[in-house]
Amino acid sequence: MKNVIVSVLMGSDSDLEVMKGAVDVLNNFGIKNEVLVLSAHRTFEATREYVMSSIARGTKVIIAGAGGSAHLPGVIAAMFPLPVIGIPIKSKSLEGLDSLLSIVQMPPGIPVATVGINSAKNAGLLAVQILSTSNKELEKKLNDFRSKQKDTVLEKTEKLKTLGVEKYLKILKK
Ligand code: RP5
Repeated sequence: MKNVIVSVLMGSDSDLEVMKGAVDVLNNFGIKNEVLVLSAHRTFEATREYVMSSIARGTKVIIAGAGGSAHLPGVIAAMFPLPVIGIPIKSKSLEGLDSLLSIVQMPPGIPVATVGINSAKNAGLLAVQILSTSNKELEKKLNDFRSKQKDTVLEKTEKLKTLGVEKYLKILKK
């Protein structure tokens, strides 16, 4: 696919359900993206080839999710000079703390912008924010998104005031 602006990579298809959160954000903002399963360990050559081709094709941001010994975002950042956003995937044995520390503790000189465990939505939004720095239309969409988000929260507080805690919780649980 040509003109991919953001690539979304993950170490395994078992990460896909979480990673969909980032893809949904990119699609909602109309950002051309490509989604692939590529591992730093199991397919290291294909990962390298893909990143090299992304540089040649002008991809602006790579979002990478991985769990456990989560080296994928860091390995990508070693090759890709533009922003890499890392998503630590919640692992079975250590609840994703292993993933988080593997991704966030990069050596000085090769950063990975790391979001919270399973925080794919924030990774997508961070990519939108990065792209917005040079795209007024996208910046406007981002402001609209934030404005809607604010309204939703304020509506909730009004509803809570009207209904009270007990009734509000009952409705929430339905
Ligand atoms: C990592 O190992 C993947 O990112 C995934 O989160 C984890 C487990 O992979 P599978 O065994 O489910 O393929 O490389």
